[in-house]
Amino acid sequence: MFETIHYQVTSAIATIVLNRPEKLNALNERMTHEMLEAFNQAAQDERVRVIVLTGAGRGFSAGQDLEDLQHRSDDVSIGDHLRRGYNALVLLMRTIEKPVITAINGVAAGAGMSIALAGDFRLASDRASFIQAFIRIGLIPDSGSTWLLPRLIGPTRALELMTTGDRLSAADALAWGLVNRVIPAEEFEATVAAWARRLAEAPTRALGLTKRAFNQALTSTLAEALEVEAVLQDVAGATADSREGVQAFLEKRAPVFTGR
Ligand code: T3D
Repeated sequence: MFETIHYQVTSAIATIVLNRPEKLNALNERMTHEMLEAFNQAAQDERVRVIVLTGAGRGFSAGQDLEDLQHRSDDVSIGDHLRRGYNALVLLMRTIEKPVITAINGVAAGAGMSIALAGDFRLASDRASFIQAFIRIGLIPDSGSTWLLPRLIGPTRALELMTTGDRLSAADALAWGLVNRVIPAEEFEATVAAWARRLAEAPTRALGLTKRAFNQALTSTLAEALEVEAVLQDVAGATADSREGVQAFLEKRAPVFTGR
């Protein structure tokens, strides 16, 4: 059904693989729309409790396909292209109430880096690297980088990366707080799978509500954040998983969460 990505659901884990390895998974219009479709499917599929996004081959994604950009019709402005594609995708990744792991197997450049940053958990192979490539082609950072990057690594380092277009290694990305873990390439797939399994067995509703509260708090006052916590805790406290968590604690056994 998809041409530029692979999508599969196994054991509550939806895996989306960007699949144009010969171009380091550069993003053409079709791929962006297929990603949107896959994330929407995963959001709506009740079996899915975690979503993993990764790339085939040696790249995660080299960002906008520049051949595609060059041959694009003049009828669509860059701004409209962003609004319809990357903006919608990044917003969806940040607001889906299921955890999203971006498993960054190789280079993530331009919009490919922005999409990598939009994951709730960013796991990098030791072969990964990060490039705010926009400036190299006379563009400004887009697809959420201006918002996400300074929040992750601070304004000083973010502006340096954005204005130089220098490559950031996986090791520096870890030291700067851009990724959660750096994993040796040989162990990458297994480690990502273990993270995904752990999240798939967690109380999904509480994870989703945590994500909502966390994201809202990034732009709110303390008073607003406290109120959001109170409202969402009502919802979390009424879930079957919360009842199971308390019961399991009292019975001195491991909880079995079902995601409800
Ligand atoms: O309107 C809008 O949509 C605006 C939105 C913009 C958002 C953006 O993402 S702007 C930034 C776009 N991305 C770039 O500028 C990055 C371009 N790529 C590179 O600079 C390099 O490829 C990398 C530094 C990422 C990796 O370098 P390297 O040496 O490891 O690989 P390579 O040899 O450059 O690339 C391998 C192949 O992929 C090569 O094809 P070939 O020669 O083997 O046939 C290369 O042309 C192709 N490729 C890599 N990136 C792109 C690409 N083809 C099209 N578009 C790409 N972005």
